[in-house]
Amino acid sequence: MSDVFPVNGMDAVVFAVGNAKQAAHYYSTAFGMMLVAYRGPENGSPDTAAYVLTSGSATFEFRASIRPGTEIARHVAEHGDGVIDLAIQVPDVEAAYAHAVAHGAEGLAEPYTMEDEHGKVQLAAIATYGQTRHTLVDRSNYGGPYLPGYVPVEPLVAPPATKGGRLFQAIDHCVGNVELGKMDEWVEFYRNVMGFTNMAEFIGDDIATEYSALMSKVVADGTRKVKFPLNEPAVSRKKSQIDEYLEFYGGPGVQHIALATNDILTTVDHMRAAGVRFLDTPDSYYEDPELRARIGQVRAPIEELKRRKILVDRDEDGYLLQIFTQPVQDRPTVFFELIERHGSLGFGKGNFKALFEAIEREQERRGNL
Ligand code: TYF
Ligand code: FE
Repeated sequence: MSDVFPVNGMDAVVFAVGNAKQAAHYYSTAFGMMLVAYRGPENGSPDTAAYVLTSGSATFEFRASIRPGTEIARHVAEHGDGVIDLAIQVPDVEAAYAHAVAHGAEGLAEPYTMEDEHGKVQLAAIATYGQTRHTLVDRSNYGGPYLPGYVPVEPLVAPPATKGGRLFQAIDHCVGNVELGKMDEWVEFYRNVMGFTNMAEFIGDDIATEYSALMSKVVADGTRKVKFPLNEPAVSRKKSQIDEYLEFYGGPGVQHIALATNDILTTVDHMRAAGVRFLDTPDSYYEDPELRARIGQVRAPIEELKRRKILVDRDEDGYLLQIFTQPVQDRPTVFFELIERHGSLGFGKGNFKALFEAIEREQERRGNL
């Protein structure tokens, strides 16, 4: 089967924030990321400041408005800090864009080229859920730190004292929250526009009504380098965590970004020490004999996981370790997941109950349940 929409992986995740200078500091100190590039009024961007940070293959760009009335200012006023772009690397931007718009995507930017002394980058952009976009990027002919127009800058702080000098090495998956009844439409969108297929993992009616108050399906490209779970609220007794997000974000948008680490224990320790708060997991989770039997032997003693509130799940392919941060801004919207995979291609299905109960305790604390 020929791939109708080949992708090479995630490119940058672009955030619109109120204060990009402080975001660059937070993601440097707390997430161990390296500041690599900058664009602002000093170098040709009179209205916005942008800081680009990397950790392995993961790239985050933080953009802020330095004047009122800009698109970034409007986005932040409406949604708070949030993700405006899940950029995707493609081998052929023209072909990808043509395929996307021919199959129902709204074009936001026709293919164009950016160029400087480091080479050229091909780009185009299409709309996805809410105010979010997918920029399609081919940077195979570019040697600069990020994109033409950005200047290289020195890291803000020394790298974390870990093996690779970082806390995570890649983006594992990016999750979107959409409105009630819209999940299947967005699954269809990714199927038609990008040729993505459904992965086995999903939260259907049965689980939704019992305890999760959400439904979820995962779409991915054929190589599973780009994985996009999609959530919609489920009708239930309590207010869905997805409704809480939609209310505070002001519509659909990116809910969480999962970061792949090969040493989740060290990563959690570093981030906690730097002030990042994680969801709590009750001790009973680790003492549940059913869970202990199901997960079997994992690479760290259960006591070490329990101490850090790290969750474990196992399926036919292997196991994974995962943990979720609290929302990283004042609105109860965007959060992060850390995930360490050992064979499992799943998303922690066995943890959904414990995870959603933890999220509901937070919702209750916020008065939004
Ligand atoms: O990405 C996932 O599917 C898992 C589980 O609101 C999950 O991380 C699903 C929905 C949600 C929080 C986590
Ligand atoms: Fe996830």
